[in-house]
Amino acid sequence: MIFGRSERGKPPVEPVTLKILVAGGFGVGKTTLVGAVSEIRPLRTEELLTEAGRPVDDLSGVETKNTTTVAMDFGRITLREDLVLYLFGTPGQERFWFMWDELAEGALGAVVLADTRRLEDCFAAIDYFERRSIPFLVGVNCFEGAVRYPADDIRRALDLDPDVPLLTGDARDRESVKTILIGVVQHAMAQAARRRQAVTT
Ligand SMILES: Nc1nc2c(ncn2[C@@H]2O[C@H](COP(=O)(O)OP(=O)(O)OP(=O)(O)O)[C@@H](O)[C@H]2O)c(=O)[nH]1
Ligand SMILES: [Mg+2]
Repeated sequence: MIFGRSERGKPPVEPVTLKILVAGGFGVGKTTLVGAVSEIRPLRTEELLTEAGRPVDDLSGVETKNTTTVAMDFGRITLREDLVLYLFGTPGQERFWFMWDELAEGALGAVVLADTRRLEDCFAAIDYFERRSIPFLVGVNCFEGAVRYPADDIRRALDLDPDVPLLTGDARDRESVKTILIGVVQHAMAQAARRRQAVTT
């Protein structure tokens, strides 16, 4: 017997799907973050780092890293029954940045992951989203052994606008990543509401 809507009680919920980008410099933990929260097996486009790439690929701090993303990471997480995020991790190396425009198409917002040992690596990602007015927040991925700096010092070093949230977390930890992703959605929604208000007043 086929049950209609009314027999089953609650009507099925069509979830809202949102696209979120995960950006930041080389080796900051973007692929790790997508893998930590994705409820589907994440699509990865990892290639082995080669000897030839050594002069350009700065591995300081992530010496055990032996692959790099060449196109993107893709994952999905259901935040609520009616809210699903599609996560797109960008490639970190400059030579693959030509992919970013396509990946950014239709994105609600972005996480810029940062490693306090190499903060300058995320400047390009911050510039990218600022220039295109894509709402973003900065997620500081705390690697063991990295010095913990006060949030205000990091904000100053990154020259962040006061309304850009800065959250600290661990890209390997599901709950921590979820908090960061919820932060992006809230920030993007708040920004959209402010813009709407600016248009109507
Ligand atoms: N200790 C520690 N290691 C991490 C953390 N996040 C990632 N790693 C490690 O750091 C390395 C880099 O992680 P990836 O997730 O590949 O970084 P990525 O940003 O995707 O790198 P690209 O795509 O090459 O730019 C890997 O060896 C991870 O195991 C973290 O929070 N703490
Ligand atoms: Mg990667």
